[in-house]
Amino acid sequence: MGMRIGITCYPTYGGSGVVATELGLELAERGHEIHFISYAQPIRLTNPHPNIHYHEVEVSRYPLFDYPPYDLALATRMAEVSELYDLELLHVHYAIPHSVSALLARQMLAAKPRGRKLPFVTTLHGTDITLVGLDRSYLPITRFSIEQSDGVTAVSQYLRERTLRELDVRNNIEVIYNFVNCDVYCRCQKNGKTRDEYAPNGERILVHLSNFRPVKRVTDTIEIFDVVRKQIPSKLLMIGDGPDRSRAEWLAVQKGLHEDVLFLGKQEQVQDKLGIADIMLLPSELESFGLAALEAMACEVVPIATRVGGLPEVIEHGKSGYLADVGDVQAMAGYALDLLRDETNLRAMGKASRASAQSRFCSSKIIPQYEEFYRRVLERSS
Ligand code: GMT
Repeated sequence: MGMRIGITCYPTYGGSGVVATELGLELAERGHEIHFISYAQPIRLTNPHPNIHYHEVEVSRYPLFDYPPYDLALATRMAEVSELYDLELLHVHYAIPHSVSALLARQMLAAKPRGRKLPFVTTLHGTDITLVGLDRSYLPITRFSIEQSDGVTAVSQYLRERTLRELDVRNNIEVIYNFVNCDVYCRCQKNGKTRDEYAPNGERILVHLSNFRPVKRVTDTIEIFDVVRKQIPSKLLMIGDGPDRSRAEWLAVQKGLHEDVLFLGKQEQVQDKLGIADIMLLPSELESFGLAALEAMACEVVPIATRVGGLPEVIEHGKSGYLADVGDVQAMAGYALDLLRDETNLRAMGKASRASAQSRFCSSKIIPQYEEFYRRVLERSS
Protein backbone atom coordinates (compact mmCIF):
# COMPACT_ATOMS: atom_id res chain seq x y z
CA MET A 1 0.00 0.00 0.00
CA GLY A 2 1.51 3.32 -1.11
CA MET A 3 2.28 6.03 1.46
CA ARG A 4 1.76 9.78 1.01
CA ILE A 5 5.07 11.44 1.85
CA GLY A 6 6.27 15.05 1.82
CA ILE A 7 9.97 15.55 1.05
CA THR A 8 11.93 18.74 1.72
CA CYS A 9 15.52 19.33 0.68
CA TYR A 10 17.86 21.96 -0.70
CA PRO A 11 16.79 21.87 -4.33
CA THR A 12 19.98 23.17 -5.88
CA TYR A 13 23.14 21.19 -6.61
CA GLY A 14 24.56 19.27 -3.67
CA GLY A 15 24.56 15.73 -2.43
CA SER A 16 21.68 16.00 0.02
CA GLY A 17 19.33 17.45 -2.61
CA VAL A 18 20.38 14.78 -5.09
CA VAL A 19 19.75 11.97 -2.59
CA ALA A 20 16.35 13.44 -1.60
CA THR A 21 15.26 13.83 -5.22
CA GLU A 22 16.42 10.37 -6.28
CA LEU A 23 14.70 8.92 -3.22
CA GLY A 24 11.44 10.65 -4.17
CA LEU A 25 11.71 9.35 -7.73
CA GLU A 26 12.42 5.78 -6.58
CA LEU A 27 9.55 5.88 -4.07
CA ALA A 28 7.18 7.22 -6.74
CA GLU A 29 8.19 4.34 -9.02
CA ARG A 30 7.29 1.96 -6.20
CA GLY A 31 3.78 3.40 -5.97
CA HIS A 32 4.10 6.00 -3.21
CA GLU A 33 2.68 9.51 -3.61
CA ILE A 34 5.49 12.03 -3.22
CA HIS A 35 5.14 15.76 -2.56
CA PHE A 36 8.30 17.87 -2.79
CA ILE A 37 8.01 21.05 -0.73
CA SER A 38 10.80 23.55 -1.36
CA TYR A 39 11.65 27.03 -2.66
CA ALA A 40 12.56 25.71 -6.12
CA GLN A 41 12.01 22.57 -8.10
CA PRO A 42 14.77 20.04 -7.25
CA ILE A 43 17.30 20.08 -10.04
CA ARG A 44 17.21 16.36 -10.83
CA LEU A 45 13.40 16.37 -10.96
CA THR A 46 13.40 16.66 -14.73
CA ASN A 47 10.90 14.09 -15.97
CA PRO A 48 7.24 14.34 -14.90
CA HIS A 49 5.85 11.34 -13.00
CA PRO A 50 2.17 10.86 -12.06
CA ASN A 51 3.09 10.14 -8.42
CA ILE A 52 5.31 13.21 -8.01
CA HIS A 53 4.02 16.66 -7.05
CA TYR A 54 5.96 19.81 -6.42
CA HIS A 55 4.82 22.63 -4.11
CA GLU A 56 6.79 25.85 -4.18
CA VAL A 57 7.38 27.82 -1.00
CA GLU A 58 6.90 31.53 -1.58
CA VAL A 59 8.76 33.82 0.79
CA SER A 60 7.27 37.29 1.16
CA ARG A 61 9.78 40.11 1.00
CA TYR A 62 8.79 43.17 2.99
CA PRO A 63 11.17 46.08 3.50
CA LEU A 64 11.13 45.17 7.20
CA PHE A 65 12.54 41.71 6.49
CA ASP A 66 16.26 42.10 6.10
CA TYR A 67 16.28 38.31 6.39
CA PRO A 68 13.13 36.85 4.76
CA PRO A 69 11.90 34.06 7.09
CA TYR A 70 12.09 31.03 4.76
CA ASP A 71 11.85 28.52 7.60
CA LEU A 72 8.47 29.97 8.67
CA ALA A 73 7.12 30.04 5.13
CA LEU A 74 8.30 26.45 4.73
CA ALA A 75 6.60 25.34 7.97
CA THR A 76 3.35 26.99 6.85
CA ARG A 77 3.49 25.31 3.43
CA MET A 78 4.39 21.93 4.96
CA ALA A 79 1.32 22.09 7.23
CA GLU A 80 -0.91 23.31 4.40
CA VAL A 81 0.20 20.67 1.86
CA SER A 82 -0.06 17.95 4.51
CA GLU A 83 -3.67 18.89 5.18
CA LEU A 84 -4.64 19.36 1.54
CA TYR A 85 -3.10 16.09 0.35
CA ASP A 86 -3.53 14.13 3.56
CA LEU A 87 0.19 13.42 3.91
CA GLU A 88 1.14 10.73 6.39
CA LEU A 89 4.76 11.71 6.96
CA LEU A 90 7.34 14.40 6.22
CA HIS A 91 10.90 13.45 5.37
CA VAL A 92 13.38 16.32 5.59
CA HIS A 93 16.93 16.17 4.27
CA TYR A 94 19.55 18.30 6.02
CA ALA A 95 18.69 19.27 9.58
CA ILE A 96 18.93 23.04 9.25
CA PRO A 97 16.40 24.60 8.91
CA HIS A 98 14.22 21.80 7.54
CA SER A 99 13.74 19.81 10.72
CA VAL A 100 12.81 22.96 12.63
CA SER A 101 10.17 23.80 10.00
CA ALA A 102 8.84 20.23 10.10
CA LEU A 103 8.60 20.41 13.88
CA LEU A 104 6.54 23.60 13.61
CA ALA A 105 4.29 22.05 10.95
CA ARG A 106 3.73 19.01 13.18
CA GLN A 107 2.75 21.28 16.07
CA MET A 108 0.46 23.40 13.90
CA LEU A 109 -1.51 20.34 12.82
CA ALA A 110 -1.59 18.85 16.31
CA ALA A 111 -3.16 22.08 17.57
CA LYS A 112 -6.08 21.82 15.11
CA PRO A 113 -9.51 21.07 16.65
CA ARG A 114 -9.34 17.39 15.74
CA GLY A 115 -5.55 17.24 16.26
CA ARG A 116 -3.92 15.61 13.25
CA LYS A 117 -0.68 13.60 13.50
CA LEU A 118 2.19 14.45 11.16
CA PRO A 119 5.37 12.62 12.14
CA PHE A 120 8.62 13.68 10.53
CA VAL A 121 11.89 11.96 9.69
CA THR A 122 15.21 13.84 9.51
CA THR A 123 18.10 12.57 7.42
CA LEU A 124 21.49 13.96 8.37
CA HIS A 125 23.84 14.39 5.43
CA GLY A 126 27.06 15.79 6.77
CA THR A 127 27.74 19.48 6.80
CA ASP A 128 24.48 20.02 8.70
CA ILE A 129 26.33 18.35 11.59
CA THR A 130 30.02 18.77 10.87
CA LEU A 131 29.94 22.46 9.98
CA VAL A 132 26.61 24.13 10.59
CA GLY A 133 25.43 22.05 13.52
CA LEU A 134 28.62 22.74 15.45
CA ASP A 135 28.39 26.50 14.96
CA ARG A 136 27.40 27.64 18.47
CA SER A 137 24.55 29.77 17.14
CA TYR A 138 22.89 26.77 15.46
CA LEU A 139 23.87 23.95 17.80
CA PRO A 140 21.05 24.11 20.38
CA ILE A 141 18.29 24.30 17.79
CA THR A 142 19.88 21.59 15.65
CA ARG A 143 20.12 19.28 18.66
CA PHE A 144 16.54 20.14 19.66
CA SER A 145 15.02 19.51 16.24
CA ILE A 146 16.93 16.23 15.87
CA GLU A 147 15.70 15.08 19.28
CA GLN A 148 12.16 16.09 18.39
CA SER A 149 12.22 14.12 15.12
CA ASP A 150 10.08 10.99 15.01
CA GLY A 151 12.92 9.19 13.25
CA VAL A 152 16.50 10.12 12.39
CA THR A 153 18.78 8.56 9.80
CA ALA A 154 22.40 9.28 8.93
CA VAL A 155 24.08 8.49 5.62
CA SER A 156 27.07 6.71 7.19
CA GLN A 157 28.22 5.09 10.39
CA TYR A 158 30.80 7.85 10.70
CA LEU A 159 28.11 10.55 10.66
CA ARG A 160 25.94 8.64 13.12
CA GLU A 161 28.77 8.31 15.60
CA ARG A 162 29.94 11.88 15.19
CA THR A 163 26.40 13.21 15.72
CA LEU A 164 25.89 11.13 18.85
CA ARG A 165 29.29 12.16 20.19
CA GLU A 166 29.37 15.86 19.38
CA LEU A 167 25.72 16.84 19.53
CA ASP A 168 25.04 14.50 22.40
CA VAL A 169 21.53 13.75 21.12
CA ARG A 170 19.48 11.08 22.85
CA ASN A 171 17.67 9.54 19.86
CA ASN A 172 18.37 6.37 18.02
CA ILE A 173 20.04 7.25 14.77
CA GLU A 174 19.74 4.61 12.08
CA VAL A 175 22.29 4.38 9.28
CA ILE A 176 20.70 4.18 5.84
CA TYR A 177 23.46 4.53 3.29
CA ASN A 178 23.16 6.65 0.18
CA PHE A 179 22.33 4.77 -2.99
CA VAL A 180 22.69 4.85 -6.75
CA ASN A 181 20.41 3.57 -9.47
CA CYS A 182 22.68 0.98 -11.06
CA ASP A 183 20.58 0.81 -14.23
CA VAL A 184 21.04 4.53 -14.90
CA TYR A 185 24.61 4.84 -13.59
CA CYS A 186 26.59 2.42 -15.69
CA ARG A 187 29.16 2.27 -18.46
CA CYS A 188 26.39 2.39 -21.04
CA GLN A 189 26.49 6.03 -22.07
CA LYS A 190 23.72 6.77 -24.58
CA ASN A 191 23.04 10.49 -24.83
CA GLY A 192 26.22 12.23 -23.73
CA LYS A 193 29.34 13.14 -25.64
CA THR A 194 31.46 10.21 -26.59
CA ARG A 195 34.90 9.76 -25.13
CA ASP A 196 36.50 10.90 -28.40
CA GLU A 197 34.99 14.35 -28.17
CA TYR A 198 36.79 15.10 -24.89
CA ALA A 199 39.86 12.99 -25.56
CA PRO A 200 40.29 13.02 -29.36
CA ASN A 201 43.77 11.52 -29.28
CA GLY A 202 42.96 8.60 -27.03
CA GLU A 203 43.96 10.42 -23.83
CA ARG A 204 42.93 9.03 -20.45
CA ILE A 205 40.00 10.75 -18.75
CA LEU A 206 40.00 11.76 -15.08
CA VAL A 207 36.94 13.39 -13.56
CA HIS A 208 36.02 15.46 -10.52
CA LEU A 209 32.43 16.15 -9.46
CA SER A 210 31.49 18.49 -6.61
CA ASN A 211 30.03 21.82 -5.59
CA PHE A 212 33.55 23.34 -5.50
CA ARG A 213 33.31 24.35 -1.86
CA PRO A 214 36.57 24.70 0.13
CA VAL A 215 35.91 21.31 1.81
CA LYS A 216 36.36 19.65 -1.61
CA ARG A 217 39.98 20.88 -2.04
CA VAL A 218 39.51 21.31 -5.79
CA THR A 219 43.01 22.74 -6.19
CA ASP A 220 44.40 19.37 -5.00
CA THR A 221 42.54 17.86 -7.95
CA ILE A 222 44.49 20.13 -10.30
CA GLU A 223 47.79 19.36 -8.50
CA ILE A 224 47.17 15.61 -8.82
CA PHE A 225 46.30 15.96 -12.48
CA ASP A 226 49.45 18.02 -13.08
CA VAL A 227 51.61 15.11 -11.87
CA VAL A 228 49.61 12.56 -13.89
CA ARG A 229 49.57 14.52 -17.13
CA LYS A 230 53.36 14.97 -17.07
CA GLN A 231 53.63 11.19 -17.48
CA ILE A 232 50.48 10.15 -19.35
CA PRO A 233 48.47 12.08 -21.96
CA SER A 234 45.19 12.78 -20.21
CA LYS A 235 42.24 15.12 -19.76
CA LEU A 236 40.50 16.21 -16.57
CA LEU A 237 36.75 16.88 -16.60
CA MET A 238 35.72 19.23 -13.79
CA ILE A 239 31.95 18.89 -13.26
CA GLY A 240 30.08 21.34 -11.03
CA ASP A 241 30.51 24.91 -9.91
CA GLY A 242 30.98 26.84 -6.71
CA PRO A 243 33.17 29.26 -4.75
CA ASP A 244 36.55 27.65 -5.51
CA ARG A 245 36.07 27.22 -9.23
CA SER A 246 38.04 30.30 -10.23
CA ARG A 247 40.96 29.34 -7.94
CA ALA A 248 41.07 26.00 -9.71
CA GLU A 249 40.81 27.65 -13.13
CA TRP A 250 43.69 30.00 -12.33
CA LEU A 251 45.82 27.16 -11.05
CA ALA A 252 45.20 25.20 -14.23
CA VAL A 253 46.29 28.25 -16.27
CA GLN A 254 49.41 28.83 -14.12
CA LYS A 255 50.45 25.22 -14.57
CA GLY A 256 49.86 25.38 -18.32
CA LEU A 257 47.08 22.79 -18.09
CA HIS A 258 44.17 24.87 -19.32
CA GLU A 259 43.78 22.95 -22.57
CA ASP A 260 43.55 19.65 -20.76
CA VAL A 261 41.37 20.66 -17.82
CA LEU A 262 37.81 21.09 -19.03
CA PHE A 263 35.47 22.97 -16.70
CA LEU A 264 32.02 21.73 -17.69
CA GLY A 265 30.00 23.58 -15.03
CA LYS A 266 26.82 22.13 -13.56
CA GLN A 267 25.49 19.16 -15.48
CA GLU A 268 22.08 17.53 -15.32
CA GLN A 269 22.98 14.07 -16.64
CA VAL A 270 26.23 13.43 -14.78
CA GLN A 271 26.05 9.73 -15.59
CA ASP A 272 26.77 10.52 -19.25
CA LYS A 273 30.07 12.14 -18.30
CA LEU A 274 31.02 9.64 -15.60
CA GLY A 275 30.34 6.76 -17.97
CA ILE A 276 33.25 7.76 -20.23
CA ALA A 277 35.87 8.41 -17.53
CA ASP A 278 38.63 6.20 -16.11
CA ILE A 279 39.31 7.65 -12.68
CA MET A 280 37.47 9.94 -10.26
CA LEU A 281 39.48 12.28 -8.02
CA LEU A 282 37.84 13.22 -4.72
CA PRO A 283 40.55 14.74 -2.47
CA SER A 284 38.08 16.23 0.06
CA GLU A 285 38.93 17.49 3.51
CA LEU A 286 35.83 15.64 4.71
CA GLU A 287 32.95 13.61 3.27
CA SER A 288 30.30 12.07 5.43
CA PHE A 289 29.60 9.65 2.57
CA GLY A 290 30.94 10.82 -0.81
CA LEU A 291 28.01 10.29 -3.19
CA ALA A 292 30.13 11.37 -6.17
CA ALA A 293 32.51 8.45 -5.50
CA LEU A 294 29.61 6.00 -5.41
CA GLU A 295 28.12 7.35 -8.66
CA ALA A 296 31.54 6.97 -10.29
CA MET A 297 31.95 3.41 -8.99
CA ALA A 298 28.59 2.40 -10.49
CA CYS A 299 29.97 3.64 -13.84
CA GLU A 300 33.13 1.49 -13.46
CA VAL A 301 35.20 4.59 -12.75
CA VAL A 302 37.82 3.94 -10.06
CA PRO A 303 37.67 6.50 -7.22
CA ILE A 304 40.85 7.92 -5.67
CA ALA A 305 39.80 9.75 -2.55
CA THR A 306 40.85 10.75 0.95
CA ARG A 307 40.67 8.49 3.98
CA VAL A 308 38.17 10.68 5.84
CA GLY A 309 34.65 10.57 7.23
CA GLY A 310 32.45 7.93 5.62
CA LEU A 311 34.63 7.40 2.53
CA PRO A 312 36.27 4.23 3.91
CA GLU A 313 32.74 2.80 4.29
CA VAL A 314 32.17 3.35 0.57
CA ILE A 315 35.60 2.61 -0.93
CA GLU A 316 37.61 -0.50 -0.01
CA HIS A 317 41.22 0.58 -0.37
CA GLY A 318 42.98 -1.49 -3.04
CA LYS A 319 39.80 -3.32 -4.07
CA SER A 320 37.23 -0.80 -5.27
CA GLY A 321 39.43 2.32 -5.26
CA TYR A 322 42.21 4.00 -3.35
CA LEU A 323 42.38 6.14 -0.21
CA ALA A 324 45.13 8.54 0.86
CA ASP A 325 45.68 11.15 3.54
CA VAL A 326 44.19 14.60 3.04
CA GLY A 327 46.59 16.75 1.01
CA ASP A 328 48.80 13.81 -0.05
CA VAL A 329 48.75 14.81 -3.69
CA GLN A 330 51.77 12.64 -4.54
CA ALA A 331 50.17 9.46 -3.19
CA MET A 332 46.92 10.10 -5.05
CA ALA A 333 48.80 10.86 -8.27
CA GLY A 334 50.84 7.68 -7.74
CA TYR A 335 47.69 5.55 -7.50
CA ALA A 336 46.32 7.19 -10.65
CA LEU A 337 49.54 6.59 -12.58
CA ASP A 338 49.73 2.92 -11.52
CA LEU A 339 46.17 2.39 -12.71
CA LEU A 340 46.51 4.28 -15.97
CA ARG A 341 49.70 2.42 -16.93
CA ASP A 342 47.95 -0.93 -16.76
CA GLU A 343 44.77 -1.09 -18.85
CA THR A 344 43.87 -4.61 -17.69
CA ASN A 345 44.13 -3.67 -14.03
CA LEU A 346 42.28 -0.38 -14.61
CA ARG A 347 39.30 -2.14 -16.21
CA ALA A 348 39.34 -4.95 -13.65
CA MET A 349 39.28 -2.46 -10.80
CA GLY A 350 36.53 -0.49 -12.55
CA LYS A 351 34.46 -3.66 -12.64
CA ALA A 352 35.25 -4.37 -8.98
CA SER A 353 34.11 -0.83 -8.11
CA ARG A 354 30.79 -1.39 -9.86
CA ALA A 355 30.34 -4.80 -8.27
CA SER A 356 30.88 -3.25 -4.85
CA ALA A 357 28.42 -0.42 -5.58
CA GLN A 358 25.88 -2.94 -6.87
CA SER A 359 26.12 -5.32 -3.98
CA ARG A 360 25.90 -2.70 -1.22
CA PHE A 361 24.44 0.58 -2.45
CA CYS A 362 22.02 -0.09 -5.32
CA SER A 363 18.67 1.66 -4.95
CA SER A 364 16.95 -1.73 -5.06
CA LYS A 365 18.73 -2.53 -1.76
CA ILE A 366 18.43 0.82 0.00
CA ILE A 367 14.92 2.08 -0.88
CA PRO A 368 13.21 -0.83 0.94
CA GLN A 369 15.16 0.20 4.04
CA TYR A 370 13.57 3.65 3.87
CA GLU A 371 10.11 2.14 3.33
CA GLU A 372 10.61 -0.11 6.35
CA PHE A 373 11.83 2.84 8.40
CA TYR A 374 8.79 4.97 7.47
CA ARG A 375 6.43 2.12 8.41
CA ARG A 376 8.05 1.80 11.82
CA VAL A 377 7.79 5.57 12.40
CA LEU A 378 4.13 5.56 11.35
CA GLU A 379 3.34 2.63 13.59
CA ARG A 380 5.05 4.27 16.56
CA SER A 381 3.17 7.52 16.10
CA SER A 382 -0.29 6.10 15.38
O1 GMT B 1 29.30 17.91 -0.05
C1 GMT B 1 28.65 18.95 -0.01
O2 GMT B 1 29.19 20.03 0.09
C2 GMT B 1 27.16 18.90 -0.13
C3 GMT B 1 26.54 18.16 0.98
C4 GMT B 1 25.05 18.30 0.93
O3 GMT B 1 24.46 18.13 1.96
O4 GMT B 1 24.44 18.61 -0.07
O5 GMT B 1 26.96 16.78 0.88
C5 GMT B 1 26.87 15.97 2.00
O6 GMT B 1 25.82 15.06 1.73
C6 GMT B 1 26.07 14.13 0.67
C7 GMT B 1 24.81 13.29 0.46
O7 GMT B 1 24.49 12.56 1.58
C8 GMT B 1 27.30 13.27 1.00
O8 GMT B 1 27.54 12.36 -0.04
C9 GMT B 1 28.51 14.22 1.18
O9 GMT B 1 29.62 13.43 1.58
C10 GMT B 1 28.22 15.25 2.24
N1 GMT B 1 29.29 16.24 2.24
C11 GMT B 1 30.15 16.39 3.25
O10 GMT B 1 30.12 15.70 4.27
C12 GMT B 1 31.19 17.44 3.06
